[in-house]
Amino acid sequence: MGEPVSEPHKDRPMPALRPALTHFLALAGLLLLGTACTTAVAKDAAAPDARTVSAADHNHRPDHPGHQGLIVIGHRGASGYRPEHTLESYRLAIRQGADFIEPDLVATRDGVLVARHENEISGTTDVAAHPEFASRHTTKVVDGITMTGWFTEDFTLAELKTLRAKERIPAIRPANTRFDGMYTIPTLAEVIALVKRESRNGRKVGIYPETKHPTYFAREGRRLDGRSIAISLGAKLVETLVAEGFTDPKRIYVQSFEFGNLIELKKALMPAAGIDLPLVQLYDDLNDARPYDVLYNASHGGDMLALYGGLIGQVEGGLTTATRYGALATEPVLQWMKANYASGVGPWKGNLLPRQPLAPPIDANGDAKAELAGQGTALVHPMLAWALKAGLQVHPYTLRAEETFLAQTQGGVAQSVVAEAMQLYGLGAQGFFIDQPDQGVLAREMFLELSRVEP
Ligand SMILES: [Ca+2]
Repeated sequence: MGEPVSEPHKDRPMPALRPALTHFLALAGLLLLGTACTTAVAKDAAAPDARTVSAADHNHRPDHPGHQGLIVIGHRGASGYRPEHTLESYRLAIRQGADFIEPDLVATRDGVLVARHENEISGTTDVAAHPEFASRHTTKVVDGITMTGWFTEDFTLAELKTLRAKERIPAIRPANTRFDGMYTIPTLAEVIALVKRESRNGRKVGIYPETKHPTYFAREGRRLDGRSIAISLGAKLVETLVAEGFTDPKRIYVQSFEFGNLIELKKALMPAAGIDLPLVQLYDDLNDARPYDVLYNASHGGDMLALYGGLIGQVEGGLTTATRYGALATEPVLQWMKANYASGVGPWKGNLLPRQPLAPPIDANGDAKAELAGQGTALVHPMLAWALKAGLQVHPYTLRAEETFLAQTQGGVAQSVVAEAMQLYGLGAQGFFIDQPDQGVLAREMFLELSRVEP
């Protein structure tokens, strides 16, 4: 089974260049400026004094002086090599050299945070093969998308622990299916315990948790019996981190596609717990997607001023049901975010470096399957330069090594995922989410080695 058509966020396939690109191309003048700014900021950032300032400013980096602040984030662990979001996937990512591992967080019926990409688990577990759970099969609407299957909020942790993980995209990653049925669904607490165990000899591995569908879990979503779920993922996250004694801001980034829950973490939840962790605002597709919390709150009579404060005044047209991510990727918004709650942004790489379709596709790796179907445009979205100029970290998603996820340059050279990663570092991004962390580490080594200026 391939990727569900509706699967949002970090699974977004690299699409053909959209009609909206016509509009995007109108920014050509800005783009040139943006690229120039990127270069200038990247140079500044390499100066030791600039590093000291940014670290003190909470724009932290992990303790690897030799890496000049560049990080590798193991996306769902090492999900190119193991079924995603399992302890085995995370452990492999750490052993491959990832600085951070990335658990997506959803809640169980009894309010425990577990690592799954979605609360609907039919694609990543063997739940369908458990007759005792057949009656839990149902249809729900999550962030406006109708989903049919089994949902974590309808299972206790003990029940979820009887399931086993399986490869989500077996057609693309057939080798990973040999691990199907072997691994359990981990809790956040177990992920933290793993990270502590695997941090040895001075190395400090971090976690990069994502709150998944926070508005759904806290306000909109219903359990199988019709009751409100009413679980704050942010509050549970803070509670778990404090309980596990894992609150070092150098070892955690908290990310979300929603804006309201990150602002709430910064203004209320973290201060109440006496912690202050860097927050990363994820961006779904700038042209098409809308942040679900803004949509929900604007259409359900939410107190927008109380929820979003001064952000509203920075967005052209304010925050409404029509607000798209693109309206939140402007220079004033990025500066406001940096001043008020965010340490970084996580944009989709297809927005930063747009591609166009390559027809017919070509076979770049010689396996007789023509699966390279995209070509770079040499355009860089100005959001990258604006974010770096504002002092935000930029961590694009998602890098994947398989041919179907790659592209060739505008000049016709097929790019490996290593080349893609080096390109992002070269444009000033300080890290990226990658399914093959070993390839990300290789890219960083090569980039830094080739960037060394001899005396
Ligand atoms: Ca091929």
